Amino acid sequence: MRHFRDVGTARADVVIDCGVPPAPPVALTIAGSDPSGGAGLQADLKTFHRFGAFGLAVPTLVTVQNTCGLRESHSLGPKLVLAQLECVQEDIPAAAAKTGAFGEAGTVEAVADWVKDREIPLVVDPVIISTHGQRLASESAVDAIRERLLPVCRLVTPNLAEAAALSGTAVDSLRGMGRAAERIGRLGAPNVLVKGGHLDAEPIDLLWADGEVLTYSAVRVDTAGTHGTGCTYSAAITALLALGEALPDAIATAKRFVTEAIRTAPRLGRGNRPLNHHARAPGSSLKTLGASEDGRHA
Ligand code: PXL
Repeated sequence: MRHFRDVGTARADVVIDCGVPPAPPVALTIAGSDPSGGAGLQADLKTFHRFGAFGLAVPTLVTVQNTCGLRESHSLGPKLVLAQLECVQEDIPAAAAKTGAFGEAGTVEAVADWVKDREIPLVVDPVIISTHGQRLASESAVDAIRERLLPVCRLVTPNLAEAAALSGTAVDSLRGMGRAAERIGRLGAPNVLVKGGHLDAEPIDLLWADGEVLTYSAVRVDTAGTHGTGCTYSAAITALLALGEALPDAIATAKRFVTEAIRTAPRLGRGNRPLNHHARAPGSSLKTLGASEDGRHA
C-alpha cells in the first residue's frame, strides 16, 4: 500500500457547522449558448455572478461560434425549454428572469405562457441577428415576441435594428427612438429601453416608461470588443431587479457597468472580442475580486 501525503489543512476530528446558509437573490436566463463565452447565457451567468445573484440558465438554442464567426445554430425546441423551466423553478424560484435568443416561435410562445401566470419580472432582450450577422430568431419568432412576449414582460431592450423590426418604423435618431419606444410600449410592454449604441452620435439609450421618457447617456468607447454587449446589459438589469433595485436605477447602474466592461475588454480571440465581465460599475458598491482597480486582471 502506497503512502499518501495529506497536504490539506483540515483536522479529521473537526466538523465545521455552517449554520443556516444565506439564500442569495436568484436570476434566471432563458437564452442561447455561445461557447466562446462572450454572449448568450454564458455572458448572462457571468454578469449575474458579478452582481451577486445566483444564476440559473435554461438554453433555448446551441450555437457553434467563436469571436470570428457563427458557424451553426440549433434550436432545442419548446418542449425541452419548458421542461427545464418547470424543473428548475419548482426547486429554485427566480426573483427575476431575462430572455435572449429564441430561434423559433414555438419557444417564444411556450415561455410567454409560462411567465404569464407568474410574478417574475421578465426582461426581454429581443435578439434577432447575431454579432456576425446570422439570424437567431425566425420571422415568426419576431412576430411571437411582438404579440406574445411584450404583453407579459417588465422591460424590453431593443437596439436600433430590433426597435425598427418590432415597431415597423425606421430608427436612426433619438427622435426616432422615442417614436419606436412608444409604439412598442403600445404593443403591451410597460417599459421599453431603446439602445442607441449604434447611433452615429453619442450612445444615448432611451427609456419609455408607461409614457414617461428618460435618457441615459454615456461616452463612446473606441474598441473592437463589443460581442455580447446587449446580453450583458440586459443581464445586469435582471440581476439588479433580482436584488430589489427599482428599474430606472437598475438601468443606470447596468449602463455604467457595460461601458466599463467595454472599456476594459480583455485581449481574447481574433475577431469581435468579449467584454470584461469582471468590470466594476463605477459608483456602485460592487467590489472587484481578483482584479485590479479598473477590473482588469493583473
Ligand atoms: O448578442 C446577441 C446574441 C445572443 N445570443 C447568442 C449570440 C448572440 C450574438 O452573437 O450568439 C447565443
